[in-house]
Amino acid sequence: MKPKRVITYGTFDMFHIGHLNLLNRLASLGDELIVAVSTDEFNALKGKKTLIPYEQRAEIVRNLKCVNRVIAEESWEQKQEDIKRLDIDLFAMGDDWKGKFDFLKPQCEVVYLPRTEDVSTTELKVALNEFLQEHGAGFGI
Ligand code: C2G
Repeated sequence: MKPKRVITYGTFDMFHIGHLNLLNRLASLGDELIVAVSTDEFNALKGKKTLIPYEQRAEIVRNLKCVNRVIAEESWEQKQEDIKRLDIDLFAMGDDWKGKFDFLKPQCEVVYLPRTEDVSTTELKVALNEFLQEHGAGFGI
């Protein structure tokens, strides 16, 4: 029986419980979980400024118990190729992406899972800055 292979894509900057909840849920949907981590160059394309460089973001994700393999996400277009090349059965994302990747349905199952409420990299940055301002090291942004 071929192992059921799951893939997801993301930046995973300032890794937090929302990321972990998603990856643990995805791991429970199959036998192997592959995570494509956005490179710094691709994030620039996404208009996303990351705090943590790609190598460190990838290394953190690679070390999670629930993750079998990490690949680089370098373009919007690579998903179809990845699904073929890696023989993927299930593509899944948090539901802020709901519908955006339905074009992959002819190739594999497509699932959008509920996001974890009240945590995001942006909220963490705001909270951290408020903390630093309170404790005298804020950057006044
Ligand atoms: N996520 C979540 N709950 C949160 C925050 C994030 O479930 N509180 C999920 C997102 O829905 C996404 C994954 O965690 O599926 C990674 O989130 P990001 O790192 O913000 O990824 P993003 O920038 O959306 O990149 O080609 C797809 C893109 O690379 C996705």
